[in-house]
Amino acid sequence: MKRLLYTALILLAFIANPAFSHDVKEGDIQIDHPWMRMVPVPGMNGAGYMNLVNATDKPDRLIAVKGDWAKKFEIHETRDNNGMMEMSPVPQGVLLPSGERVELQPAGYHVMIMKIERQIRPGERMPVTLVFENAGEIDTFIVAQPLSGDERQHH
Ligand SMILES: [Cu+2]
Repeated sequence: MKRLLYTALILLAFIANPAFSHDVKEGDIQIDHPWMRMVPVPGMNGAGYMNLVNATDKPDRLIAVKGDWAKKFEIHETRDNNGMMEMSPVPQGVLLPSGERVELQPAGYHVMIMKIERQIRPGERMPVTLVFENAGEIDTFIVAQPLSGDERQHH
């Protein structure tokens, strides 16, 4: 009986440890449809988008993004400044109010992917780690979406 209790306590410690959050508590912050526009050439910058749902009972914050296939990942915001779309880093991260869904989307918040270091194939799942203030680190994939014909022409 004592041994059983001991095992239960160890399990509890695992669940409470933020380092294991991406394994155990993934349902608490839901990451929906992470994608990026295809970047055809290594060395270019990309932008990642996704929907985040905070299903926990307290506010959280996306504070960083990590990955090993670009020089740097930053959280950016695009804003309309008198008709000029400008983007800037948001060092404080993206606030995720409890029970709410926050969208990272074109012309809004995005993950700025600086200097992609290798060739990416259309449809490829690019591994990233999202770092949350409370939930800790959650591993996910950003899916590289093929360019539409229109976008190819305009660039
Ligand atoms: Cu940006």
